[in-house]
Amino acid sequence: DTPSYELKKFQLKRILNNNTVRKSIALLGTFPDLSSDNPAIVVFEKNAYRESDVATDESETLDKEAPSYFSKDLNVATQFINNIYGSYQVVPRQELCAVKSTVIYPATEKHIQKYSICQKYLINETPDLYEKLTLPYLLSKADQFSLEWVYNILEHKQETERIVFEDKDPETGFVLLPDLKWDGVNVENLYLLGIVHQHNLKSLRDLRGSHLPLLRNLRQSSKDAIQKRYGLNPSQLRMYFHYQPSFYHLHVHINPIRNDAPGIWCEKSHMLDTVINNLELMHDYYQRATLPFVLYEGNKLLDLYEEQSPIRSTIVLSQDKKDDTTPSQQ
Ligand code: M7G
Repeated sequence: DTPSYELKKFQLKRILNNNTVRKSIALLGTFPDLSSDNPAIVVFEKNAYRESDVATDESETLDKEAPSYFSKDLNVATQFINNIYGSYQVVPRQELCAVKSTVIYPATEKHIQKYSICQKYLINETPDLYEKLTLPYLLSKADQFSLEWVYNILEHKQETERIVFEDKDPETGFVLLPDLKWDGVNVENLYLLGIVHQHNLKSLRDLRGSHLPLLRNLRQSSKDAIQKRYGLNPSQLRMYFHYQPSFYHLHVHINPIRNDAPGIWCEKSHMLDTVINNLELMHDYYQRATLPFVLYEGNKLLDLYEEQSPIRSTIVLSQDKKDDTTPSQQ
């Protein structure tokens, strides 16, 4: 597939987010060459170090073919040397400077929101609030991300050659493949997605005891496939669901526990093992549980929850009360 745009011709309008820890930057702009001025999002992320890239092979050092930092191509600029301490800016050979890039084009308002820094609030979603507010909101297609990419994967229309494992059973089957966030190269930061074949499961909330065979299969078959393909010990993998997810077709996130993968925040993640255990103990656990989740400024659902009880204004109100007795500072 060739995209309609040329990445080189991207024109920046605004920086949405610049994460200095992750070394990633999210940009909003356009491709002026195209007739429409639809917004585009470009995300650049510096790749993690591959252990093989720092290898030094004594017999062939300095001119072997495989790219290594320690080769004659390493450009070294000294910043300072102080006693036993040296500080340098080094530019390794070209192949080692690749930057992982993700483009979303055309991007919707919701994508722009998702990639922007903004205020976040934690909501406690009771089953009643789920039925009354969340469910109608997530069923309103206009406010949701399209699931087209998920169906393309399940129907073998896109990313087919990337599939690591597939179980085609319509009830208990799933597709295992690399997540968009993974560079696909570095096993140290492996990130796979297990997408279930069943179409009627939106999220964790829909899970019942009857889905245990699906969840157990997802857990075991993924572990087996990952061990076979990547040589990773099943006890070193974390498998979890996001609540709320961005995409309402049930999928599990899988990455190695020693790596701080993007999106492992505790307020959003539910370990597959815990989910299975909860359902074993209580078949309707997720129909009865209050589930916390995070809402972003700009999301309509935040306004709907705010109508039920104050969210944005709670801190300000208690501050106002205190200020009643003291003269204003401003
Ligand atoms: P989520 O929990 O619904 O949302 O996970 P999150 O993005 O807030 O975590 C969806 C997962 O699907 C994310 O980890 C995405 O990186 C991944 N993903 C999204 N898209 C659009 C694609 C895609 O087109 N292909 C693949 N392979 N993964 C994707």
